[in-house]
Amino acid sequence: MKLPNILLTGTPGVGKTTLGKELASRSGLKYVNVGDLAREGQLYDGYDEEYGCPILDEDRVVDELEHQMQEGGVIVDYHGCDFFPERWFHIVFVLRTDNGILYKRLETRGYNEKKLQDNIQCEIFQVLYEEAIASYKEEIVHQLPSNEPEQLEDNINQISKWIEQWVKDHNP
Ligand code: DAT
Repeated sequence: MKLPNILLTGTPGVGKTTLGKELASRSGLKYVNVGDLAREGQLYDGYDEEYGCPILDEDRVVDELEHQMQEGGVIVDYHGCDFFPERWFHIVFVLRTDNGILYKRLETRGYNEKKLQDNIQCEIFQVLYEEAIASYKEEIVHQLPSNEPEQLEDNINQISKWIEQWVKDHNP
């Protein structure tokens, strides 16, 4: 059976992991968190002194995922999207959260002031949305509000319906 690949992107804290895991458990698709994958496989290429974090080795991440992406049925979660092959994804969702709400979520994570400000700016200047529309066909990129639990539920329902329809259309 053919299954679609879905990309969930957006600023850290907007709710990609929450949505991705719930969606996977309801749809049977596989959830892949690129941050976790990189940590487990040490897919890094150096260290960023300014941000105090390892630098992702994008080529190795792509190599690592290529086989399962070709098989289909994968939900990918990452706060970046310009290095994935365009052909991988059938639909792209950019989650969006209001600044005040995002600030509180990141504060709870214990981010320092610089990291907090950088991420809030990233959301204000819609960096991930711009990156998504520059990397994929605009008609497959959708923004989803992710401020409250009701919106999470709406997003799950909406994407589940989309998956169902896609499966029907591609498995005659
Ligand atoms: P991300 O994976 O984008 O970094 P997350 O899934 O870890 O984000 O979510 C960050 C926090 O926000 C977490 O405590 C769950 C909460 N959250 C996510 N989506 C939400 C929503 N729609 N309404 C309320 N809280 C939400």
